[in-house]
Amino acid sequence: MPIDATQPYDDSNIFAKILRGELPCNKVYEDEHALAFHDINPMAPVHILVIPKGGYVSWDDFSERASDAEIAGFTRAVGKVARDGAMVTQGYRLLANIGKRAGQEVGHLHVHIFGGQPLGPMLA
Ligand code: D5M
Repeated sequence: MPIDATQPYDDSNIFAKILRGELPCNKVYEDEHALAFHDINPMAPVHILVIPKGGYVSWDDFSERASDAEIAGFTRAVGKVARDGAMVTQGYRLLANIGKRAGQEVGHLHVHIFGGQPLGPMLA
């Protein structure tokens, strides 16, 4: 059931539980501002989620409330995961589903990184 991304952040979501260590994840990378882990339901040979450590629902929420250090740290973490995953030469895709119409299922901002195969045209 997609979430309403205009609602305030609710820390009962799955990714908040992962951040608190209450649920496991298959971790790829972690630093002060970001955590990256393999998607539980991969849609490509490489399908990694990168999340900011702070509680933000959407990109608009993040860009408004996060500090410059958080925004820079999260952005750099996405780039580092792509580089470390050797996706840079072959190409990769970043995607963030925000809100109901985009089908956002988890109310904690996350960027999907897809790679490892030709990815075809953008969304239908
Ligand atoms: O995508 C939410 C994504 O989160 C979806 O691709 C499945 C993934 N997911 C859900 N629960 C987990 C856990 N526990 N570990 C790893 N990945 C998970 P959205 O953009 O919100 O539609």
